[in-house]
Amino acid sequence: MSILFLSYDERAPRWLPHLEAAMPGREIQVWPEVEDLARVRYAVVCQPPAGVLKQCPNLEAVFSMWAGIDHLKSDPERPPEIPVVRMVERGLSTGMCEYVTMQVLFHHRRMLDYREQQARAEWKPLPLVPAWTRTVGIMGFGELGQLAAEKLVGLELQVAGWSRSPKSMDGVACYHGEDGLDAFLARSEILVCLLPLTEATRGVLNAQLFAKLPRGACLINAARGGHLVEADLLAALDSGQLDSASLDVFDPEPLPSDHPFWSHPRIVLTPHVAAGTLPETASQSIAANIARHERGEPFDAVVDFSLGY
Ligand code: NDP
Ligand code: OXD
Repeated sequence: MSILFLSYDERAPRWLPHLEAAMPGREIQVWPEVEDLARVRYAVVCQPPAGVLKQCPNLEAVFSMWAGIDHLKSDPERPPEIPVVRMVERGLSTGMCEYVTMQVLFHHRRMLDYREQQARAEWKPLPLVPAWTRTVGIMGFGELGQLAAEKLVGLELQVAGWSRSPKSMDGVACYHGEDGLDAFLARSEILVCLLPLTEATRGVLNAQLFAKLPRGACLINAARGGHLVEADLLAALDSGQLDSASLDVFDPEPLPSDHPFWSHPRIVLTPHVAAGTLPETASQSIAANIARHERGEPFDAVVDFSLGY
């Protein structure tokens, strides 16, 4: 029984040596040069082409190469009864922790203001705000949100998390659900979005939400472009309700070259690089999950399609 690697060609050479090392002896078929789809038991996919998965009669699980599963929409014929496993792996987690920590500190230490002052050759120290008085809110307090929170707590920032279901973590104020949202927002001077993109979260970063943040708050969106209502962000920056934003994700990607975000003085922009799945550590994570399944244990990180993540 084999593994199907189902993505566009350029990814395969980066992944194959690591999948082979993590699962020695297991056959790996690389789409489109597949020998026999009936031998496929597991598929490792990114933006899978439409109609291939449904031709695998012995498929037991689909492993998403990404944490987000919105890319699976490329295959509307994906067999709905086959479990999908989200990507949870060390490379992705450490990358996101780095990005969130870097952007939070960037705004906490007012680097955008210093960059503007530098452009004017202006020497002007701004007041220092102690970390333990700076409030950071993480929307989406799951795998990545919780790991990022640990790093921020280590820097003595005042961290809160917001999730769908109740959570608890030492040193973090945890809020959940619609009922917990307003109180969470009211104490978030720096708001980090790490939500999955679902029907419930699309467009969540909008004027109504921005109005509930402390005036002059900063937004960091490392989740998906579909979370953000772009016109509302521009209006909130213009009015001063938001001070600045760091954006890593857009809808569509790449961001069109004439988009106003590119030249906005209060926006820091990166091209969806906050974190990336590392084939080496991701292959180990997939191998461990397959081993768990073959011992008769449930897969880790299975997507609940009734929730959309
Ligand atoms: P998880 O599934 O582990 O965590 C998602 C969190 O969001 C959970 O805490 C969940 O609540 C919460 N959540 C979901 N829906 C709602 C809702 N309606 N209201 C309140 N909270 C909600 O995902 P990950 O942490 O692994 O990844 C998060 C997202 O980050 C990915 O979906 C992806 O889009 C993005 N990402 C971006 C990358 C980049 O490079 N920019 C890289 C990797 C990921 P609960 O805990 O109760 O389930
Ligand atoms: C992911 C991403 O979802 O890289 O893994 O955006």
